[in-house]
Amino acid sequence: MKVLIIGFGISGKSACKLLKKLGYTISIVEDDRKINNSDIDRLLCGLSFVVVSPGVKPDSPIVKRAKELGINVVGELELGCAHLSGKLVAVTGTNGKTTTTSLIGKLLEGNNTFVGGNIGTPISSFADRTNNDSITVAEVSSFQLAETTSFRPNIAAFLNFAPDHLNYHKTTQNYLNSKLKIFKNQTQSDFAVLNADDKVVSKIKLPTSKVYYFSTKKQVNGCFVRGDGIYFRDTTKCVPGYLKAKRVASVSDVKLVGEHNLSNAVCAVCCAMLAGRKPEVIREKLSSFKPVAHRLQTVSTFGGITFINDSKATNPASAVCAIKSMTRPTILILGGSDKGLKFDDIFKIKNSYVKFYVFIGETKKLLASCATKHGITNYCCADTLKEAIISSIRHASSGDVVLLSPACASFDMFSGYEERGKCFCGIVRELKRNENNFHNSHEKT
Ligand code: UMA
Repeated sequence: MKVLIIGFGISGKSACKLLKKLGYTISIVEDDRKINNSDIDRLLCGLSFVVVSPGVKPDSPIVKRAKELGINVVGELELGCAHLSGKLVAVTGTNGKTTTTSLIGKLLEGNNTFVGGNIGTPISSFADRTNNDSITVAEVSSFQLAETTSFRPNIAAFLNFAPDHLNYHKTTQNYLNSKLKIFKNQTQSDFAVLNADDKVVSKIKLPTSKVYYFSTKKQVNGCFVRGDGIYFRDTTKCVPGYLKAKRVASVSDVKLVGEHNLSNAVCAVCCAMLAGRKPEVIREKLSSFKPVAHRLQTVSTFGGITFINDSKATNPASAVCAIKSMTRPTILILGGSDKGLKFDDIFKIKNSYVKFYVFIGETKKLLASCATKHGITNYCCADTLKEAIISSIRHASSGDVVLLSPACASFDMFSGYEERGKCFCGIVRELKRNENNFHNSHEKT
């Protein structure tokens, strides 16, 4: 049986390994953008099915042709999950997926817990190691959900929704439809966990799933914040003993910065309660959970300036959350590759701590004209990330923050947000070393 894999990054490679173990013959198209249309029918000849990597666009000619020919096209997520055993908890949303997935992974930690998906470890890389006692916590992106047909998480959480990935989905509605596929195959025994505070997510109607909510503002059926506590209530009695709300943890147990992260944490607690974790375990794990890399990660402080890496902010809504969580004057580095998104919300934030903006990358001119439109003139442009950091330091005083929260993808200058974040951390640490050398050499003379 022959399978064609399209895209040969980490998803394609993991799918290939799994399928080889299962005895399939594999052919590979490393990059669908580089094949001639005249070769497509030959490449699709005699296939059992096609596996497509998440980054391959839905309007890819070879994917469209495969569907026209009636060949089954499956995403890597679909393939991986079809070979998973045990329970599956899946998390989607525009922002906060990685933090929430990692936190749920921590709350459900055990010998048989796996964490993967868009977070960086494809499900097909470990699916064959799971068994009936396993719990898999998966971050699922709209790209991955787009090519699913039977994907069915036992617990599916939808964190929030804001425009993103227009270069891939073309319309915001397509993007939302893709995300909603997380619930598509759920049955009456599965849980859907929705954000009651998000104006799009709170309105989702799911006739089949058991719907629970999370909120930092309202007392919902599910998990919510009241005073200094995080409470859980279950009027449908799936988790016995919570007909009346009971305190599960304290807000102070959440060590993550910002209101958006409290919301992520409340979602994670809700999923853990639905998965049967005891409150005392949740409390202990919650309080020892640290922010994941590249999300509001404090890199270093020198010259009185604190450097924060939020490279994972790859859309304006995510950058807005980062800006709102600042409590000190901030120099903000923005910009990267263009996804067709609007930046107005960033410059419209009331009482923002941002005192100066540095724009980089493909979108720097768009950002500059958007800032000007909103009457903002305290900005400059830079050609490289290093130049941007040096400009930021020039505009910063002791006690300020330099924040990289780009609001854009990174592919104009880097291989991904991780490389961009590592580069930011590397430059900051190098500048700090040079500063120390400078002081040391002065002390010696
Ligand atoms: N390729 C094509 N056509 C394209 C784009 C890419 O043929 O239009 C080929 C490339 O030549 C390369 C391969 O596809 O050979 C790369 O595959 P990929 O882009 O699907 O990336 P992977 O390395 O498989 O990583 C993917 C996710 N990448 C994307 O969705 C773009 C990773 O999410 C994820 O961690 C990984 O699978 C494991 O599940 C990254 C991401 O940026 C972090 N995700 C987006 C986001 O979070 O905003 C959705």
